[in-house]
Amino acid sequence: RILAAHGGELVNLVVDEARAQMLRDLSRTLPSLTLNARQLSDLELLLNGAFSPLRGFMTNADYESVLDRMQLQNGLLWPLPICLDVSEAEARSLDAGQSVALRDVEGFMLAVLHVEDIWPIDKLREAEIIYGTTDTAHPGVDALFHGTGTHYVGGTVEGVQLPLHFAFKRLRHTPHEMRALFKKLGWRRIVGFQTRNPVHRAQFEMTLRAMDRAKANLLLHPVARRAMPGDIDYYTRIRCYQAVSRYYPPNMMLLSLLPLAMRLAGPREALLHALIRKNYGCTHFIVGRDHASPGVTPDGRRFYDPEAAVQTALEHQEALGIEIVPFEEEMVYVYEEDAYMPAREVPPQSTIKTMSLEEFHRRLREGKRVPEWFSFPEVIEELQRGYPPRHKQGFTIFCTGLSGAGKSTIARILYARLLEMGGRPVTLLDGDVVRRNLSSELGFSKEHRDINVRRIGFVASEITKNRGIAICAPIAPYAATRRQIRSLIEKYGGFVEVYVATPLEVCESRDRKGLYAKARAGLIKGFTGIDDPYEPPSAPEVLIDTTELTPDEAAQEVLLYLERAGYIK
Ligand code: PPS
Repeated sequence: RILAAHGGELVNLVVDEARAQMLRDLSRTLPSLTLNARQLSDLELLLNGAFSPLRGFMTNADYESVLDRMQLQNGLLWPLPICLDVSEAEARSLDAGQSVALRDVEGFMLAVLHVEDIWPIDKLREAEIIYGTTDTAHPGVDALFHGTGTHYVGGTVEGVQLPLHFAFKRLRHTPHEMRALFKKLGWRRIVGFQTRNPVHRAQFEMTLRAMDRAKANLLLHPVARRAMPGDIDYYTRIRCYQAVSRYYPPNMMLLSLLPLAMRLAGPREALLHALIRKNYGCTHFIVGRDHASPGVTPDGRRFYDPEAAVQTALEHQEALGIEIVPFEEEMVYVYEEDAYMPAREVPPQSTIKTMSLEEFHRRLREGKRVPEWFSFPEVIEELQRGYPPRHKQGFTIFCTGLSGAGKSTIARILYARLLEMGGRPVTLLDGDVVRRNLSSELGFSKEHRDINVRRIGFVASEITKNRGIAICAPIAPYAATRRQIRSLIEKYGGFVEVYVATPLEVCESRDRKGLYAKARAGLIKGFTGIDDPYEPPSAPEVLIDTTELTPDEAAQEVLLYLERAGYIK
């Protein structure tokens, strides 16, 4: 007996080939919307039936009903909006009754949306109700406020083609395929486990206990996307799951990837996770402590009571139509037993060991030892390969300051010294070199400077990602642009801002290229420091005033910082 899908019928919105061809022909005359990664994930789960019974992006009536009552209009439990957001301009160009081609970034048509309604998003209200907060420290709220358009477009969807995936293809299943697989294996009781983190020993033992309690096989069903900044990238994570798979008893677990864009909406999202697993054919679903929550902010705040998700899931068990396996207690390592157990089962006087994921990630980053009781050797090794300690990570040295401040000289010395040390490839992206090779068509307007500096940032981020060292030395006069580059690069490695703070008078008195004289004479317009602004960095990693220092001493300051911060050994 395999469980019915939510609402009765397992939906498949991908049409047959004849209809697909018709839609492709039709699409030549249709307007298009290009979906971002989050929207593509939602579309995929709509098309493949994981969001059954939904047959498209929610209309306003369903959206309001989900917000107010946590139900679709037909009374079925549904916890979160599944909506397609568009920009103001796109909203203005669309009308109810019209059809729109939904495309991926490469322009490939995946589906046609038959628009039923368009309405402006009340973001404050949605944040309050769905996330219980309007604080943008919550990544879901941040995505709503800063990464979501101004309007929603509702309507049914006809799928032409599921979004393409090129990695881990063998680990991807639609709900139809998953159910067929369960049937083939003769599995009738299946407990689903949702996760966005690697499975370490605590989670492994928890899933084993859940299997035992539910008398069920396990569907290890991790999210195949990064849910929030700071999460382990998913390629690394999936190699970890593959390693852990071998520790389960033979033929009792399946690993499959779920392309879900998590909202991290805590209890409400736990309900959605359960519904999705029901649609995939699970009979049971594990809800744990602080399920689907962003956890604790760096300043120690939580958005959800850690037990709320379990309570909410249990309260709605009947309407969910899947059995919840609650796991509110923490699994701890008991030294004497060399085993994990729920905290309340621990014999008195035992030595307990726990380590938070944050602490584990910190040790990983710093290249410190990770105790073997925490995880499996293969998992630790995989994570260490993906997250090397700082002295093996890539980083960018970003020198900024006025023309003639000494950026290029310092950059050249650093380049030579780092090459001399060896170990990592080093690239020098000096202002002049960049303007000759990457930005030869650009001038010095605000717009052009921003394009120039962003190009440098992009190249530096690629170098950093591939564990090299990028040394940049543009003026980069605008703080906002530098901030953008920092956040881009910090995803992959270190960003070391070096403010070469030589005062204007000194730069001007040196006037090595004679440009200040020309600027003063009005022969060059918009010269930084003369008639164009320079916004000094407020918290650079290194501040250097070359008035008092030789270039060698200045470079030494940077090298000392790199040493202190662990980037070089
Ligand atoms: S920016 O603002 O970051 O895009 O500038 P950058 O690419 O570093 O280029 C700065 C060099 O171009 C020369 N130059 C000017 N600088 C500032 N303002 C104006 N209007 C200008 N016109 C030409 C100048 O020589 C800068 O070189 P550096 O190496 O900084 O002295």
